Amino acid sequence: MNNLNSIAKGWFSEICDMWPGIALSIEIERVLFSKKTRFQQIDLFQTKSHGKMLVLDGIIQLTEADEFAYHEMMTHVPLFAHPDPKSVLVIGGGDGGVLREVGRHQCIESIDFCEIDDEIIKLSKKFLPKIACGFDDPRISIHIEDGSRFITRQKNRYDVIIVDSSDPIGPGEKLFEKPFYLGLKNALKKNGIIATQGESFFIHKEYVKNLVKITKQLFPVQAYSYMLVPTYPGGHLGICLASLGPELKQPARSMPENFQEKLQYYSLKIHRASFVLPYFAQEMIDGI
Ligand code: SPM
Repeated sequence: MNNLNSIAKGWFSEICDMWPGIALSIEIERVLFSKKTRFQQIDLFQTKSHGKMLVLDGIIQLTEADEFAYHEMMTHVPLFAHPDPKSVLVIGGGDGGVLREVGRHQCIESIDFCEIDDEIIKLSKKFLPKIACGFDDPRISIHIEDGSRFITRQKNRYDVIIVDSSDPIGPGEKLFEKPFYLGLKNALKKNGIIATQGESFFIHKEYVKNLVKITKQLFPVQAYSYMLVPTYPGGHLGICLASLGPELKQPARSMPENFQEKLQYYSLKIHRASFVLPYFAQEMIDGI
């Protein structure tokens, strides 16, 4: 675990330089898994109120209680904004949550999945089966590699790319930089869409501004959406979206039959609503 983070009297506190002065604390029952890999410290806890909780380098990545909000929005906003997605790339998200959601789209023919740390995949298959339930989908090809390197070899291949990264400290750092975004753009087919983890407009203004600046410079269409996630700092997380053509704020297709009932957070209505930002956040983004 990250030195700054602590477990005291049965509580895990998420303390990080990226959000100084605040910490989310969750009461834990026991440690299920703890390992330092080549890339990061992985911890999995059984919490009292939120099911299992995955923590990387001391930062909460997901809890079983609210992971659906993040995974559904990161996935279905870009996939429903595309009129006919057939080829998808997912970078990061070794827990499999985004893959589970991508797999719900029967129109998709191939899914490339690139994760830097295969220990997260192994752990998730063992301890988080409801999240890591999509790995056996025959449409998936798994690549264990740094996403910032993998992307440099991909040209004109994908309709949608989803980047489910951790924060821009540690192994995720390069995934917030302009060369990576240029790689994403080059990897897209005509009319392609990207969606990346967009941080918080309340507590990470400089990171958000930087992502918006990069995507506005590189792509003809750019937009910022967000979802509510109680166990991320600030209780929400943004999605930075960009496309080579399609409008992003409106779904481009209707929902297949029986699709909605499998979801808990995403709907076509929340798709549109998620782009309506608080006034200060919209002003900040428009000013870039
Ligand atoms: N598949 C789950 C991986 C989660 N990826 C995003 C994690 C972000 C954690 N920190 C949020 C900090 C708030 N800006």
